[in-house]
Amino acid sequence: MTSFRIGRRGLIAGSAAALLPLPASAAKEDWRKLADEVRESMRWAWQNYRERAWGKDQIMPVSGGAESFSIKGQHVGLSLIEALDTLWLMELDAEFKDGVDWIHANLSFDIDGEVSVFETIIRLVGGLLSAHLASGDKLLLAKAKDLTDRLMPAFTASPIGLPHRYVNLKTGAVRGPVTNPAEIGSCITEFGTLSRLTGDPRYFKAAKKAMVALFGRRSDIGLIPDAIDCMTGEWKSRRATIGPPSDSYYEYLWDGWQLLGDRDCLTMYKSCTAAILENQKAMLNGDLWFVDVDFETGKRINWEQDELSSFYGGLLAQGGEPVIGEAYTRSWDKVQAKYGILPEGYDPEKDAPTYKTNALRPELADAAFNHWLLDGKEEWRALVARHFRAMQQWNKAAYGYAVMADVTTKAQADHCPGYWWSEQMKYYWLIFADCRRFDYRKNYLSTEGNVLLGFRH
Ligand code: IFL
Repeated sequence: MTSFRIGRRGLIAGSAAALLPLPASAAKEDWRKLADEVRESMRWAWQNYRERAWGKDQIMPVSGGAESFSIKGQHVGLSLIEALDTLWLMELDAEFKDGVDWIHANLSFDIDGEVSVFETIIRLVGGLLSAHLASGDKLLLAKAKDLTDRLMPAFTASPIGLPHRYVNLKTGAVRGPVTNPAEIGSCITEFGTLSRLTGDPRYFKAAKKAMVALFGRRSDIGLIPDAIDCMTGEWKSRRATIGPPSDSYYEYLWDGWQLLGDRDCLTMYKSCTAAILENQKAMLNGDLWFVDVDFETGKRINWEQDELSSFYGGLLAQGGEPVIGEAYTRSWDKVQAKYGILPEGYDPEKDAPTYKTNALRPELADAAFNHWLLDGKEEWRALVARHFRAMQQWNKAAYGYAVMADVTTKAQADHCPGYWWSEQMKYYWLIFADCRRFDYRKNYLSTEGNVLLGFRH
């Protein structure tokens, strides 16, 4: 594997780290063996999905049942679509073909039902596009375009270009004008890719217009709160956060620059990041955190941290702040060490979980993967190995991998989110294996882990 890489979002980092001695534990690790274990876990989970929930949105890993995601009782093969590029990278080619065949035979978005615009873009549009880029299969691109066309009314219904949260796939009726930064601004890479592949600029333009409209409303200190009316542009909250429901807005500002070379995105990313570092970075007992603050005064609201925010260390490193980014990722690694597996929420001031559940989330592995792409340090592979082993120990159920009802008791719940197939399994594989089908120098993975640049054929 190369020791000089261009990271997920394109920053160049010399890998002097590759010359440093490995920590004792990392030096002993057999990464290829661990990669094989990841691939075998994916194959096993897929087999269970194939046998018990084929074409359904999500397998229920404890009971072996199935559940729909967006539209009650209606399935569009969500987990299958999310899994495809991971299967392809792992060279699980029979499984990949089986999934694509299912799409050819069954997938239709002509459904009279309402979906989340954001979730549909990052999971389904992104999943279909990455599978198309992996395989060249034209129907996958046609399905991505058909689905996006059904989502477009959410963008065009607003006079200022901010999308509604929900749209009916058949009628185009929209709902949910009060929305948030992540749901407004996490589509420029999927839509930019679709515009590039179809030659139709409408998708990219809609995505960018929404990002710019939100940015233009930031406060005098440069912060953006986490709720806004998409029809009027009126703020509906005062809380600025790097966590949900704002998180991937900041990620996609950087991504718009990295994948598409959009300079406005870079300018907006730099401006938002400077404001966040100035107003939200906080030290407590030697650990670095980002706190929620009032968007106009910068006054801290509380110390509560959301697990979803742990992606941010990797993003900061990619955007040129590796020292702060690494410190933040290490703060989260300590929480992982404390509970064995990350709780959904944690309060560093009280040193206690604020939510004891664990939604089988990928963010800490995502951050470490991005650090590693940039600097090649074994520290990050070791962190991801701990994340993977914790999942094997606590989340493995009879028919797949399950979320946890309580990280302190390690009780499981009967649910496996679609992103599990697209995200951590891919990060584990790419960081442990020397993947022949992935370009470690030049690549882009979306917020859902979908590869939109970097396949090697
Ligand atoms: O859908 C996933 C994606 O990473 C995201 N938000 C949350 C999910 C994973 O926790 O952007």
